[in-house]
Amino acid sequence: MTQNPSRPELEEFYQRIDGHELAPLWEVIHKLLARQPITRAVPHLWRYREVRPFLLESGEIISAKEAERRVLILENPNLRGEAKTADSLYAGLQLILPGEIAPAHRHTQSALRFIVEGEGAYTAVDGERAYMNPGDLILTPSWSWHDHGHEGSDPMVWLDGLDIPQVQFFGSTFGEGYDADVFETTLPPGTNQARFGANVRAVDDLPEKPFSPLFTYPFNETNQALEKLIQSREPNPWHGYKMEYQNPMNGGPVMPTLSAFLHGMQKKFISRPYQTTEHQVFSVIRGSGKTMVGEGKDQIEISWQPKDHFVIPGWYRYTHQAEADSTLFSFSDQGSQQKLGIWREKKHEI
Ligand code: GTQ
Repeated sequence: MTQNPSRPELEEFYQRIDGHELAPLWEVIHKLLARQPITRAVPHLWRYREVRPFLLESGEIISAKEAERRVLILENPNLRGEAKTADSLYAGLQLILPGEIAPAHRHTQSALRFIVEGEGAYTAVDGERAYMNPGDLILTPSWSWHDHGHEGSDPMVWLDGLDIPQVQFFGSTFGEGYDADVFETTLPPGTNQARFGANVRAVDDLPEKPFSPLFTYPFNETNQALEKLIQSREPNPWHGYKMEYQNPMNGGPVMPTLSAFLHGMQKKFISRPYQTTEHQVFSVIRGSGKTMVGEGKDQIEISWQPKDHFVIPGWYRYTHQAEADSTLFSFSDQGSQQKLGIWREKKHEI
């Protein structure tokens, strides 16, 4: 077990200290203080045309109410059984059918939803409903009551992004169900958007919590911002056009543990190779392209289409290649890593 089998006195020493719950750092220090970030996750693509039939099938065998949340977790191939898409991130695709309710609960984990298909469903956050359309971003910050319902006529699917592994790391995982399926509605739909989404703030509304008070970012607004950005300047060589969804109170990430982004890439755009310590999950909105992840013989090609989802774990070198004008959503743990002072990036010239 030692790194140095020629020294039996070490082995004998380890055996004696073992019973005292002691271990020698020098046998593991190189693993703990590695030269490169060690992510257990691997890059992976979930094609929507393969996942969607399973999602719809799940709708035939269990109701949203019975399931509490009817979600197929996007489990990283190298982290099976751990409900992780990357080391620090959970992602899943949630299905809700017309007339269904996913009952109210709250938990320490923060969640975001990015709408993939359908209309007519809502997420209620602390007593206010946000009706959702494809491309909308909805936030349910830590400990906010939330339930989902569907008043439309077709299946509705969204991407759930949660900080489950981060909260797990701190041993702070807990939550509770509400006494009723649905949390009482206290404010009409649109209140939150009007109050916090118009670049004005009540003078006595000071930031109380480290979450964006705005819990809905409609696609018709964010997409327009992206389109105007594309029309007004050159793309960033590493990111194309990349906008962060911000907390209007401070311009920072929407929630402490989860950052969200909208990406625009014009046809034939190829990003310069980039590395970042954050883990990223992408949802393709429109267009098509390839993302080359890794280097040399280990490089894999992620060839994406609308509604596909893929993960790029931290520190994998990657480049995006847009084959058509493309729009993507992503979420990551960037804000979390930046708060901890461990976030790094590397911008390659070629
Ligand atoms: O919709 O509240 O994918 O609590 C995992 C846990 C969704 C939700 C998930 C959750 C939810």
